[in-house]
Amino acid sequence: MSREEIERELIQRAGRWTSGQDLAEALGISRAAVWKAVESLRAEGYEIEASRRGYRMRYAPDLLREEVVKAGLATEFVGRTFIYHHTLASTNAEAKRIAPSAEDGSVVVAEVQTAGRGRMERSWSSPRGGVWMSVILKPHIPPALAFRVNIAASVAVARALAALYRLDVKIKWPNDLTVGEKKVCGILTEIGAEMDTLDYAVVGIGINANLDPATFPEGWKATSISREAGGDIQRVGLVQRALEELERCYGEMTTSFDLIHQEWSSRSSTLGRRVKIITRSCEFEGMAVVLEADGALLVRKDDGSEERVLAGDCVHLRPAVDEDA
Ligand code: BT5
Repeated sequence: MSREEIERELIQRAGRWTSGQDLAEALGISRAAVWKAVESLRAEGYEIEASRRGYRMRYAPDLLREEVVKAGLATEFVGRTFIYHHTLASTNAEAKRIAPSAEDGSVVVAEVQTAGRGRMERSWSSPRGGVWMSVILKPHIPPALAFRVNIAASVAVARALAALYRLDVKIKWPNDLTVGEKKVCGILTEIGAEMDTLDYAVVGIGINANLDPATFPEGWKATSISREAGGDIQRVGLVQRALEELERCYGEMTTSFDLIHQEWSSRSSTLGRRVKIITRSCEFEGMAVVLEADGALLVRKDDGSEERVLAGDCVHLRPAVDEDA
C-alpha cells in the first residue's frame, strides 16, 4: 500500500524534491518504509533521484494509474471511477464483485492478472505489458439484448486500434479482434440480471499491447500491437482512446443500434466466410451469413437449413470467394 501512496505523492510532485520526512509524515509511515517503497518503484523502472533534499521523480513508466489515465480522458462517465490494481486475479471477477453498487462506467484495471479469464472457463494470459480492464455498464435493456454491449465494445476497441495505430483490425465472431487473422484482443462480457432486467454488464477487454507474441503457445494464433505496429506503444493513450470510443459506441448502441450493427458487419472477418461452429452440444460447418441484432450468427448449412448460433467458437475455413467458384 505504501508503495502506491508514495508513487502517487511523487507523481503529483514530479520534478520537485520532497523530503523523506515529509513523505513519512504525510503517509504515517516510517522513513525506512518510504525508502523501501522507493526501492520497489525503482525495480519497476521508475527513475527516482535521492539526495539530502529527499526524493524526486524523474521518470514514471507507462503504468495505467488512475491519475495518469484520468488526466487526459475525454469521457463523460466511462472511466470517471477508475480503479487501479497492480495485480489482480481477474479484473472481470473484481468488477462483478463491485458491480451492484458501482457507478455506470466504472473501470477496473490491472497491470497483471494471475487468473485472467476467457469464455467458457478458459484462461487468458495476462502478463505485464498488456491492457487488462473491465468496464461496468448499466444499460436499460432487457437481458436478451445484453450481447449488444459486446458488439459495441468490439466496435469501440476496433475503432481505437485502427485510429491510433492504423491497423487493419477485423472482428471475428463472437468476440475477437484480429490483425491478419491473429488475435490482438479478446472481449468477455458477463452480466448480472433478473428475469427481465439487466442489472449490469461487465465488459472485460484484454488487449495484447506491448507483448511479444512469441511467448504465447503457437496454437493460439495471437499477436500484439507492438508486433503489428513495429514497436511499443503508449498504453495510457490506448486506454483513454478505448474508453472514449466505448462511451461513444455505448451511446450509439442505445440510440441507434443499427449504426453499430452495420459497423460490426463491415469490420467482420467472419461474415461471408465458410466456418466451422463448435458449441457445447454440437459441431457443424456452413456459411456465416449475417449477424443478427441479438448477436446471433446466422449460419447456412450445406443442406440449405439455417442455424442461429448464440454462443460458441467459430473457426474460419476457406474464404467466401472459393465457395462460389
Ligand atoms: C476471450 O476468451 O477472448 C476473452 C478474453 C477476455 C480477457 C479480459 S482481460 C480483462 C478481463 N478480465 C478477465 O479475467 N478477462 C477479461 P476466449 O475467446 O475464450 O479465448 C481464450 C483463448 O484464447 C484461450 O483458450 C487461449 O487459447 C487464447 N489466449 C489466452 N490468452 C491469450 C492472449 N493474451 N492473447 C491471445 N490469445 C490468448
